[in-house]
Amino acid sequence: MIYERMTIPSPMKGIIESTAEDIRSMKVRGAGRLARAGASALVEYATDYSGNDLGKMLSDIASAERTILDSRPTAVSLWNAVRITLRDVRDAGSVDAVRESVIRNGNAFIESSLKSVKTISEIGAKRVADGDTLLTHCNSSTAIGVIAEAIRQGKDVKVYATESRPWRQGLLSVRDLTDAGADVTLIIDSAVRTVMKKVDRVFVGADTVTASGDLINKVGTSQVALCANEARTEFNVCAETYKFSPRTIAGEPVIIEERDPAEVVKPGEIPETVKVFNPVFDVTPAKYISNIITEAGVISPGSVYGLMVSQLGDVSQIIDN
Ligand code: RUB
Repeated sequence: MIYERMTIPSPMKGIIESTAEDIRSMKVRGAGRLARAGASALVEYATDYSGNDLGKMLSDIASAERTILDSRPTAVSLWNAVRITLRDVRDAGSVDAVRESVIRNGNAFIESSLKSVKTISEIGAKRVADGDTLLTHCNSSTAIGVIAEAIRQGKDVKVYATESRPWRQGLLSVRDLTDAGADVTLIIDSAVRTVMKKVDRVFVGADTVTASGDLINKVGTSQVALCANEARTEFNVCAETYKFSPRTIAGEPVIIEERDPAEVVKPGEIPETVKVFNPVFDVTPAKYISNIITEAGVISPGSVYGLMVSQLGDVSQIIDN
């Protein structure tokens, strides 16, 4: 929703640089939306590509790929979207064949991504009972999709939404949830433990899920999970399988993005000697996760590796790259 609202590429810049800039500046945010924005930028780039030298086109596409991937480091959804969109370019033997493969694969990714979000909302809504009190953190279109679908089915639910400092994505969530007809209460992040005893189920999204089933999502998610664990509240992760990270099978650690201190304090608000640490994601260990709701069904964190391998087929290619 936000992505669709916010991507108006600057006519001054090419589609690749303007999309990367929109992702860096958070005009396009949320792991699913930025994955679709990356795929869509590559499709537009390939569509408009005017050269006729295959070698030059492949090197231009490689540099477009780098620019998109460098825009934000944490969400593997972007890496998976780019990998899927460009998967046939090396085998395509002509400029037209490269163009056609990027358009075909990129559009197929976007379509299946949107379909996955819808399927997850239908599967996840079945886990919501009439009369439930729910809690969500940050602004995940996938988690909100689940809650909206439960309401659409006539379930009466109350929802706590966290503010999600410093970007306050919770303000987007309360609007989305209000539009869906929810009874919504906004809380500051540090009030999560205070309300958790009243909460039946938590639904959050994912930027990345590792091979061992750990979740990387908006900073504060792990505290929500700890509070849920203490209160014996179900903690559900809503994640399309393109948020599963093949790179973690190959042993790569997930990079946790740190952003500008100016997002936390305004200049002059604190002494200049004070350092500001602004990590924007954190890691929730698999042991605190009750369910991962995917388009392939509800799974346990321990099943992530198996599902990833069954989808990828030959894992050695990922490990060798
Ligand atoms: C957004 C965030 C979201 C996930 C999933 O962080 O952590 O929970 O990206 O979102 P940011 P979705 O605002 O920094 O991008 O379910 O929409 O893909």
